[in-house]
Amino acid sequence: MAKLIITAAITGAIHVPSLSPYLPFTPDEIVEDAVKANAAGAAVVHVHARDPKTGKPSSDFNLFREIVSKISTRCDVVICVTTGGGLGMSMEERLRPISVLKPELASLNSGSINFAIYPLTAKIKQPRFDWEIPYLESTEDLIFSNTFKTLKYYSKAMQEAGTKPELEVYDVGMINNIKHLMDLGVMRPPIYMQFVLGILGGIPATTQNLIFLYETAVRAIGEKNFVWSACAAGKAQLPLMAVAMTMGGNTRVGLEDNLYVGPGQLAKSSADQVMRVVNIANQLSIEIASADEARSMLGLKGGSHTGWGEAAAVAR
Ligand code: KMH
Ligand code: ZN
Repeated sequence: MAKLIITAAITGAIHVPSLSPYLPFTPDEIVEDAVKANAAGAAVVHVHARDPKTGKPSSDFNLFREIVSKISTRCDVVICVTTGGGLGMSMEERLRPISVLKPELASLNSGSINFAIYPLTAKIKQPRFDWEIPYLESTEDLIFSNTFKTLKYYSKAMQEAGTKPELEVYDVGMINNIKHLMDLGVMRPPIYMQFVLGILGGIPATTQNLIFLYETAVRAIGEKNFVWSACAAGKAQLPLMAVAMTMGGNTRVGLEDNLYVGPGQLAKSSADQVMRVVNIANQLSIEIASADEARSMLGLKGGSHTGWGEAAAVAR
């Protein structure tokens, strides 16, 4: 059995600070949690940037640069930079960090959905920051837009930057979008897909749906032409990761997807969830991939070829 790549999605753009005091949002907090997640067993960290004063998702290029370069001076983890950005950001804003930073890996969202996180407002009694409730509420009427034109544009920009796309699949039809782009030669095998289950507006997080996504991908794209991972929003996170690794897939956890580590127990950092996944993998005799093993499994260019990598390697 292939080794297991664990990704930790450190902060994301879904949860707001009022939902957990442990959600990292300053660059230093994000860096600290990324380093901890790597030490716990994550070969990849997926990063977003947030305004250090308010925790609001940000497209500020300087914040991204600070986060990735500080992580890389402390450890050799693979860094996957978001192009999902924050809800409501423009196509250009979301893509900006890629062309200059040239990361090894970046998310590429493979279709449009009504990315609905407004039910989270019910969990907030007293918001910590003014932006939180309007941000969440706006998603009742928000299309997270990823049209074919956008996908082609992002794919080209990533190719030019030597960045491997991690294709986020929120629903089964998006596999068909990817197949269409492969047929056009816009995306080349082997591709890397992240099945994202449990977002309202996308496919629910059930075992049957994970199997459905995987089998659809095998039929549409061919088993040899893709590597896959899965993540699940909310309390389905850990049970579904156990299913994914049993199926031979890779797993993503982290506070972007779920703020808890057990029933009613907030995770103090993404590393808490990584440790749970490592424990399950140990019980199943599944070995954990190191960052370098993940690089070779995913065909990545190596950390020193990123826009910030050489300087970071010297500092490390
Ligand atoms: N910002 C969310 C709408 C990604 O990182 O590419 C989706 C997201 C995915 O976070
Ligand atoms: Zn993300």
